[in-house]
Order: sequence, then structure tokens, then C-alpha cells
Amino acid sequence: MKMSLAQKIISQHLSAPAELKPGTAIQLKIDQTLTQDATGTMTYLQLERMGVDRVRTRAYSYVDHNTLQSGFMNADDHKYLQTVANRYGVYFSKAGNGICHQLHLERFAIPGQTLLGSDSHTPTCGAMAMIAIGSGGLDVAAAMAGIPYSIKMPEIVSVRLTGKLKHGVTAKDIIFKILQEKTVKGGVGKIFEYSGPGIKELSVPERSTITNMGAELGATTSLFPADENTLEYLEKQGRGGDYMALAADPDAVYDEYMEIDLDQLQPLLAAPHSPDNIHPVSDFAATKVDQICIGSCTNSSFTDLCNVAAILRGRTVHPDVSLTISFGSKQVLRMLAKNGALSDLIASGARLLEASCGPCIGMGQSPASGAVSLRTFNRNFQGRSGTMDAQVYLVSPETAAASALSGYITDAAKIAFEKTTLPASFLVDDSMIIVPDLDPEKPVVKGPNIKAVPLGRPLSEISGQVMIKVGDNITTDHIAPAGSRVLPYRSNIEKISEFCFEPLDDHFPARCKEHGGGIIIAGSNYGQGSSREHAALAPLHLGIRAVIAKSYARIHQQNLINAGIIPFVFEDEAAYDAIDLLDELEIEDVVNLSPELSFTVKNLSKGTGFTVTHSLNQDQVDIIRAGGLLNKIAAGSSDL
Ligand code: MIC
Ligand code: SF4
Repeated sequence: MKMSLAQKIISQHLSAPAELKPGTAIQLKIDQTLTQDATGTMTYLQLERMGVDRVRTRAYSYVDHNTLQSGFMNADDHKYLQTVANRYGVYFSKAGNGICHQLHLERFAIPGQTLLGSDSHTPTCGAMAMIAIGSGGLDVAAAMAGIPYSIKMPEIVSVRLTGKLKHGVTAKDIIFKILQEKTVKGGVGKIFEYSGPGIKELSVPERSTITNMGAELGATTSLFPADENTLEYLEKQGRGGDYMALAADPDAVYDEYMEIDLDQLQPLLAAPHSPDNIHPVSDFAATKVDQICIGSCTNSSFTDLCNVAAILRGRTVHPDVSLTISFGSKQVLRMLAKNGALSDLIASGARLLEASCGPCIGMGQSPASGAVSLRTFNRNFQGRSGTMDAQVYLVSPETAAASALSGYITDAAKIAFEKTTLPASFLVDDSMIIVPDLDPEKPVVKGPNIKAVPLGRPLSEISGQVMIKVGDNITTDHIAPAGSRVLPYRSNIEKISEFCFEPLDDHFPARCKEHGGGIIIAGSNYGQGSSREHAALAPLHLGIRAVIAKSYARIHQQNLINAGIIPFVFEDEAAYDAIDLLDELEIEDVVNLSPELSFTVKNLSKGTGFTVTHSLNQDQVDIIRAGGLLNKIAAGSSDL
């Protein structure tokens, strides 16, 4: 059989034979795992409960999100992460070393392997021909404990790139173009596999901008072949030995096809408040800019920031603009310092932040009221910046730099600058990666804000009132917001629950407490965005037993299941309209939950009824029956 590259890597990692037919349940052996600090504490607390002596994957723990450290909480988290990593055999990357995805690509990604990460942008390493998937922390903990990762075989989309990018047009514009066509839910259940003569024009860091933002399509992952560009990058990182040539068979058959002619692309942007609200940059030439933030795991590579420096060199940032730059990694920062680009950035008036996620996760740099903020990031959901009425546009680093000079949204194609190519070699310095010694005598240190993981309840009858009714494309930033106020509580579910749904309805936690929890009603693509389990664990803590939605984002749906919350789907979407806040619902016979069974929901307040279905397979039903994955593993029903 002629195979796509995704099928090849997947077939080599099946832990039990399975047909690679879209929708079929498959079990993947995981080679590498990755966590970051904001999701990592929950991950390792859950791993500790699994009772293993050491991790079974090549495991990496990065500290990159919560580095503002207002209060002792995040510093305590970092200490816990470092000590628990040492105990279980996890490589630990200290705060300041850089952003997990950038670092992983630089130092650890290996073509042909599988990677599971507790961050939705884990697919970044698909740029290195890995099957790299984002998931909730509990799934990553289970993988570290040696349990294969269950997933439905995705459809594979062939994206063929032809032509060559024009001056000022970048990899970011390629993924913007795909987002324009497919939207933020167009990639659910799919892998985007890139090929064609156009990919030869893209270096690994450029490819990683595309695979990174594949997450915004809702895709399971995105993937480039391993070719001479991959070899070049690996050799320059001093890792030529990790290379293996990998590509699809020439006549591989795909489930869907797309073609993009790079010659036809122009600089694009994502306007407020969604990554799929795509327009030409030139349409916004009259828009005045207040703030510009360059960085994030999407666009903070050495070449990205050299291009920014080339545009800013010898010029000064517009007086009305505040420009910040966050570096992808210590490697990037040191190389910019060495080649003089850092000096150009400082001279231009840029404000330098550390090598971390920073403003991307709302850790500082919230814009002024109503401000226009251009960001080279991947998400512009309303309020994520920390300012509810800010107008956040996503742009390429080149557009960001050009706009920083003019003070207006500016097409970089109009500015003369020399594009940087990969350096002769990267500066390799892994001194901030701590190699574990697995010494059981060294204590695992838990500060007072680190609380036990909540456990779900075994399946029983479900009835309750509607605690909130929300619309389409609700993000995990709505359900469990981030930002500097909230992120100190990522290890404390009780406390973080107080912020649950705050951007949409700040009475939600109090309402749940008053009524003893209940049911959430939602539109389509519920839970898009981040992998944070907190968007399932906080509702669990507040007594939510089920969600009824039109459809779900993949990672959040599994997080709900792992928490023991049933993600039901409306059989007929029209039923959504007839439900109101506080309606009393009863899901009949839910204790008989099994794959394929649908259920009648009685609306006791209205005297009506409707049908709900679900997409749970037997394994997922078993998780719900046990009251969540941790309970199931503890009961020994999983093959630990
Ligand atoms: C994000 O970009 O939303 C995050 C913060 O990296 C999240 C993880 C988290 O919430 O900690 C993600 O993308 O999964
Ligand atoms: Fe960090 Fe932002 Fe990337 Fe999430 S999207 S990992 S917050 S840089």
C-alpha cells in the first residue's frame, strides 16, 4: 500500500494492530513527552499517583509560561517541577532557557519519532517529521507511565506547496491562508501533511511556524518530511546523527487535497478576535498601532528575530508604539548578542523580555484600554492579552517590525531588507537542561499552594440545572482563563475554579456552588485552543457532570472524559435553542452508557425532551464509568 508520511510513522508506532482508517481507535507508542510549567504541575501530580518508579519515555519538563512569579506560587511550582523531574527521570529545562516548543525543536526533536506534550502547540515539532500531538497533562502522565496514547485515526490532508514566497511574505502567511480556507474548526480530526516543490524553500524554523499554528485549525498535528533542509538544520545544531530521510510514498492517497501557490501569497493578518479572521495586511494600512509584541513559540527563532533586527537597524520605533521582544530560547538570545542584532534591537527602542512565553499567555504587557496590539503569536482570543477591549491582530515578525517603525499596520513587502538564512552553525549550550539522577533520597518539594488533584465520581444518574449556556467556538481561555492574576493557581484547582468562565459570566462559580453543580450547554467547537486540563478540572470541582454541545475541540473533549465529565452531543442542533439557563435537565438511563447508545434528555422545566449522542469508544466509556482516567488507572484496569 502506498502510504502518506503520517501513516508510515503511525504504523511504526502502533502498540496493537489496527486498520489505519479514519475514525478507527488506534493506540500509539510514545517515544518522547514534553510538559511546560503551567500544565506540568498537574501532570506530575497525576504521574505521582500512578505509582511508577520512573518514566518510560524520553521526557522533558520546561519552565517557560509562569516566569513573572508575582508571589511565591510559581516559584514553588518551579521547585516542585525540578525536584519531581529528578525523581522520575525527566530532563528539566530551567526558567530562562526558552520556550518549550522552540527548545524542543532545537535540541531534542527527532524525525520519525512520536511526541506527546501537555501543550496544544506540541505539533510545532512536526516541522522535524515527528508525529507530535498536544494533549491534556493526564494523557502525558499516562504516556510517561508507559501507557500507549489512544486516539482516533485522523484523516490525512495533503497540502502541496508550489512556487516561492515573494519578498516580505513569510511562512506565517502560508498558515494564515490555510486558516482562512479551513477556519478554526476545519482541522479537527485531521493531520496536515506538507509536500511539493515549495517546501524546499522553507527552513525548519519556517516550517515550524506552520506546524505550530496548525493547532489553530484544531488539527491533531501537522507534518513536514525529513529532507535536506532537515539535515541542514540538525547538522547546524550539532545533531546530524539524529537525521533520517522520511517522506510519503510518491503515489500516496490522501483523504483531502489542498494546493497553495506561494507566488500568489501576500502578507496577511488575523484581525480581532480569532486566528481565522484573515485579511490582507494592506487592507489595514490606515490602522494606528499602540503596542507590538514579537516572540512566542510561533515566531521567535534566530532567523525571525534577525529579520526583525534587519528592518529596525539604524531606525527608531515610532513614538506612539511600545515594542516588546521575547526570545525563543537562550540559544537565540546568545546568537543575536554575538552577531550584533541584539544591539540593533536595543538601539531601536525595543523593550527586551526574557526567553519565555511572556505576553502570549498574558504574563504582563497587557495593552492599554481599547489599544491596537500587533502580535506575532498564534492566538488573539478576546481578553487573552489581559485587556478585554484591546484589538489584537496576529502578524508576521516582518509586518510587526515594519509597523513598529511607521506606527501604522504596514506591509513588510514595501520595506527593503535582507532576509536572513540559517547561520553556519547554531551556538549549542545545554547548560540549563538538568539531567536527572533519579536519586530517591532527594526530596520532592511541594509548596503550600500545590494541592491534590481532584478525582471524578464513578458514573451515576445525572440530573441538574443548566449552569451556563454558551455559543460557538468557546475557547479554553473563556473556560479557564490564563494571565498573571490566574496562572499562580495552576496547581490549586479549588482556587483556580473561582475564575472559571469569568470572561463570559463571572457568576458561574457562585451559581454552581448554590445549585450543587449541573450541566453546561454549548455550541460547536467547544473548548478550542489550549490543552489546559484546568478547563475540565475546574468545572469538575464545581460539580459539573456533563456538557451537551454541538461539537468539541479534540483535546478538550478528551480532557473532559479524563476528568469523568461526559461530553454529549446534540443529535439535532435545533434542540440547543430551546434550552435556557437554570432549566432542570435529566439524562435518562445514563448509567447504561455504552458506545453508540444515544440518550433522552428530559427538560423538566419546559416539559420537553431531546436526544443526545456521544462519540465515546469502549475505552472512554470505561474511563467515565470509573469517574476519570486516574480512577481507572488506580483500579488497575489499565495496562500499567
Ligand atoms: C496556550 O498557548 O494557550 C498555552 C498556555 O500554551 C496552553 C497551555 C496552558 O494553558 O498552559 C496550550 O496551548 O495548551
Ligand atoms: Fe507559550 Fe504562547 Fe506558545 Fe502557548 S502559544 S506555548 S503561551 S508561547
